[in-house]
Amino acid sequence: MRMSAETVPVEELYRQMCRAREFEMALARLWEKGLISGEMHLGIGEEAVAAGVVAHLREGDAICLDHRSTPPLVARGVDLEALVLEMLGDPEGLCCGWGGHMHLFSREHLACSSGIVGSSAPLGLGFALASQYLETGGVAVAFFGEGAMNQGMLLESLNLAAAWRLPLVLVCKDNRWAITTRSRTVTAGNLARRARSLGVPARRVDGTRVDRVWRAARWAVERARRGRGPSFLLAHCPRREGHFLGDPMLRVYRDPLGQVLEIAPPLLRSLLARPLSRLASRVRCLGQIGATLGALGLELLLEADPLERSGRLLEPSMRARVEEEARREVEEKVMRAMERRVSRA
Ligand SMILES: Cc1ncc(C[n+]2csc(CCOP(=O)(O)OP(=O)(O)O)c2C)c(N)n1
Ligand SMILES: [Mg+2]
Repeated sequence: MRMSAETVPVEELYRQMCRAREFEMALARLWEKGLISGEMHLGIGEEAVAAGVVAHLREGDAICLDHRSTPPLVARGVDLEALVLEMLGDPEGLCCGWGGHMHLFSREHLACSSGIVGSSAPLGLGFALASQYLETGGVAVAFFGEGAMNQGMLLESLNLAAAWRLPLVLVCKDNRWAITTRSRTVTAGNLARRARSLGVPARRVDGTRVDRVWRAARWAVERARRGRGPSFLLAHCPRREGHFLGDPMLRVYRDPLGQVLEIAPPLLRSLLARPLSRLASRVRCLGQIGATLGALGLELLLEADPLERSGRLLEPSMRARVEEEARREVEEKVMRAMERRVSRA
């Protein structure tokens, strides 16, 4: 069923999703050329969560982000040229080139990100406390992965936000993985119930459908604005580019032959060498590696692309126009940023 434009601003939401996807694909190309140094974590797969939540924010609201910060920053309206230049380590970047892709701050947008897993929650808590204390009417949103739910500081933040009825929305992007660990193997119970047990109302949402995220986020942000305290959204979404660009687990599927040739010899050596562990436990470890790779392969096969799922909410011609506009905008901004860099060199 198509949503009516009055109910959910589907076109605008999809535009933000496309802008984020195009932008991150451009970043991936720069990274592959060696122009961005270090690890690069993308939020490809998280676009619907970012667009659906950020759409409810006003001036004076804060967003606190994790290592996949690009989609929410793009949706919040942070200047794309400043973002590209930041990733390139350029002095004209958003943080003068000191932050890279993980440690960013925009005073204008009250937006910050950190690579310390779980830290977006206490940061959001601080913004929410300031907003309550200063009576600004602002809300704060913290985005983090399900892996961060096992961090003490995040649970402490949930607790304090509930105890002090702070205007904080906690958005957990559940992609089921924390680097190479399947989260369910290290996480007890149910995350929505875990939030509720600390007095924070929680909703689950399909994080590949931007209309559903938008509705759930409206509930959460309105609650916060009315002074009714924090809430927790558990959004399920895929991790389409692995943990980081060039993820070796993903390469097994994208370049099977090359990877088998690279990985098999050291694995075999570790199996046959005479280390301190018993052969049975070495075989068990290899089995675990195989099972982890199998689970990843299955997910890659079955997982939906949020752009596909949410794009279907639009008429095909409108969808094509939005995609083309986003592609052109990003291309121009990235080109302009590169020109600025070259012209100074
Ligand atoms: C406090 C802390 N511990 C460990 C790490 C290393 N680390 C970086 S990303 C990551 C996985 C995080 O998983 P999740 O929160 O689910 O986010 P995802 O990468 O799946 O989006 C870990 C453990 C870190 N950056 N910070
Ligand atoms: Mg995760």
